[in-house]
Amino acid sequence: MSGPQKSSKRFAEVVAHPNIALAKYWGKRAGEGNVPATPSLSITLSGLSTRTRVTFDPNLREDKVTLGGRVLSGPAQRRVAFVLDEVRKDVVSPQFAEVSSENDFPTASGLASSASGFCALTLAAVTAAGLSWEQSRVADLARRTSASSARSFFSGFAELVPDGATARAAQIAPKDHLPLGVLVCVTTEEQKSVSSGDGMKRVAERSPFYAAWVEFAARSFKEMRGALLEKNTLRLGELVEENALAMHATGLPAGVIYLKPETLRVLETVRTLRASGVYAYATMDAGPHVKVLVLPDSNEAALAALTATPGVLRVISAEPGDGARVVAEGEA
Ligand code: 2P0
Repeated sequence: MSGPQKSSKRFAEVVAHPNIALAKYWGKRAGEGNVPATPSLSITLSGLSTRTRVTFDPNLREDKVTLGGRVLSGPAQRRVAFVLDEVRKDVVSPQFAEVSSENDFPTASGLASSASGFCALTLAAVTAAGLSWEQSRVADLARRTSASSARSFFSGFAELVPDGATARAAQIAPKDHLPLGVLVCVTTEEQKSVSSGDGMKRVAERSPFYAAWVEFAARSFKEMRGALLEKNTLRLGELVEENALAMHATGLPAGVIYLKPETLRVLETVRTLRASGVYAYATMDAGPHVKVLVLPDSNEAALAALTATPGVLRVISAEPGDGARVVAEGEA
């Protein structure tokens, strides 16, 4: 046991970025523990941020959690409380916490807000509690709450690989490994109707393609990891788009359909760009937005074409960015 003995308020503030999966985590291993069924590979993005502050306060009688100024309740609040409770288990005089979190991009719409959110929350809670956990332990607690959040601890390119009853997250390559850009085409400000967790469960139970997806995902990850390390950007792009389409195709017969007409229009733009020799490969997560991989010499043409695509509300330019970091801590 370790942790603060004082009765004063202690806080920590963390900035974390979403990550987008190039090889997708989609499906969980049977049993407890939130272990992914598939290995995943991601880019942690600059350009989109979550800022989360956790203050442990001896005067509080319950946890108070706000996201974008709105008080959380129900399952969302319970997921946050799970993280706080796990941290409190390691503290001599546990206290309730005030948690406030802000995203500068749409929440819960397939832009990986839960990844940056639970990454920032976990690091802020552990830091505010004065605990000196190894990064791997902090990332593992985040992973148990929202698996993709374990990848946002790392800058550049990261992986999350199932390993028995757990999964380990690690950096694969630094952020300057490849000059990739990511054009995030925002197609809605609305929240998705089926959460990732519910979507995965439904697909695993009902899709006739699920077993084939899990088997494909392992192969795809391995080849993609190799292409990334070899800096084979062409093969990387092909594998990334194939992986995303395979994930979405697996959901269709189970009725888990995140793609919207706007999504398909953006995909069409991406294919047209490629046909004219412009490097552009698309990926979509549990929402209708499309993230397009570009290179420095394709960025301008791709940005213009994507911005002009009907249904695209705006395009955010991102690139491989930094891992989560504590930006302030101390006595409140
Ligand atoms: C990913 N997604 O690898 C995949 C691709 C969405 C599509 O990880 O249930 O919010 O909290 O562990 O991490 C979204 O799932 O799911 C996700 P939980 P999470 O990025």
